[in-house]
Amino acid sequence: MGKWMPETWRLFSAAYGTRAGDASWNPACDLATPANGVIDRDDLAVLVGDWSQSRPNITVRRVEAQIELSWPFGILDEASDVTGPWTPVTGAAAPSQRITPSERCKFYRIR
Ligand SMILES: [Ca+2]
Repeated sequence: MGKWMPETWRLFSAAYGTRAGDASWNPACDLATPANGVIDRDDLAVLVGDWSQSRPNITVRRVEAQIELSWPFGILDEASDVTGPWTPVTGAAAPSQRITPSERCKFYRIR
């Protein structure tokens, strides 16, 4: 449960509403403090809070004349200025996208 990836959400949704001893029980999902042996909306609130604080990293590498951006999930935005305006990169989808540089400077973000 340490990384807030799509797998985390799948595990959490499978465990939601269970109690310790149930077939789908997963103690790693009992997130609210103190742990109470039930996966409920208090645990969901902790998961959502942690997830909203997390930011996926973008990995950048050069592939011949192109730049390859890699990220685990989310929508890739681009802008010519760090203050925006930001627009989605057409056709881009996780986990990677190759970009042919066309400007002196370009900014990317994941949302
Ligand atoms: Ca709980």
